[in-house]
Amino acid sequence: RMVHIKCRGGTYPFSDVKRFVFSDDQVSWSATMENYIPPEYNSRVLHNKPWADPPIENTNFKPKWNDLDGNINRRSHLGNYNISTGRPLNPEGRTGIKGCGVLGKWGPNHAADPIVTRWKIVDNMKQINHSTKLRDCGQWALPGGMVDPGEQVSETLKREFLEEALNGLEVSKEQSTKDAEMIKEFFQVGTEIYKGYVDDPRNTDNAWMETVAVNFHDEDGKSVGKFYLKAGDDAQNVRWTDIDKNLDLYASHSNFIQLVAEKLHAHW
Ligand code: RP5
Repeated sequence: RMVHIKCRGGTYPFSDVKRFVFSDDQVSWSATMENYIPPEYNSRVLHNKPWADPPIENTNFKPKWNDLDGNINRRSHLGNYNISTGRPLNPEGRTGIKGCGVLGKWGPNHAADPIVTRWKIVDNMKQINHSTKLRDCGQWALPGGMVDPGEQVSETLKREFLEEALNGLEVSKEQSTKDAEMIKEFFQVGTEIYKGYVDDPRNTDNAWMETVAVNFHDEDGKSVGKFYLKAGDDAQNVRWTDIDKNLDLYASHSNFIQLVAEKLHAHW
């Protein structure tokens, strides 16, 4: 069973709140820890945002935990999570911080990560190249994002890649219609690599990231693999990244890439 690491210790992202520190064997909720007194953090950024849940103590807030709540998916890929004193509990255990932090939803926050790959032959060795985006924390990550309420995950995967990676693509109108067709077709066939909890630095005891990571592979490099990636105005934000076992990506993304490398029998 995985022990989360990136959401423990140090300072919580975009804040100066220090996480309560404890050892690996104290992560599980089943390990008793009488002196566990984590600080609470609810970012003001979430205040009155339409995509964010209200404060948990708000009496009008009646979430359906472990269920589809209107079009908000409050179910976890890991099965039912526990509720303690009215709050969902992180299924992977303690994180050293209470509240929902900077995450929009109490409980699971659902994302989707497209892993778009193409070949790169180096010294006769087949290596893969995959798309990445630079996050605000300065780390490279898969160009994934949140599943919108009511949205199909298959739609999120394509949308996020288009938004994050192909955003700045300059093409003629005729060309872009052709490309749109090609992209649509390309995203129809993917292989699910991972579905579940993400060791995301934003996780708390009461809110956490979950994802579905899907590999879309351009075998001959003639589809999406032919694109020169650039985002918006800043060409530095998106790029093709060579895989390597030393690659240190955001959250659990390096693990996903390793699974893709194994699946494609690529050099790792
Ligand atoms: C990670 O956060 C997921 O794996 C996904 O890549 C990402 C989604 O968050 P945003 O990019 O929308 O902030 O846990």
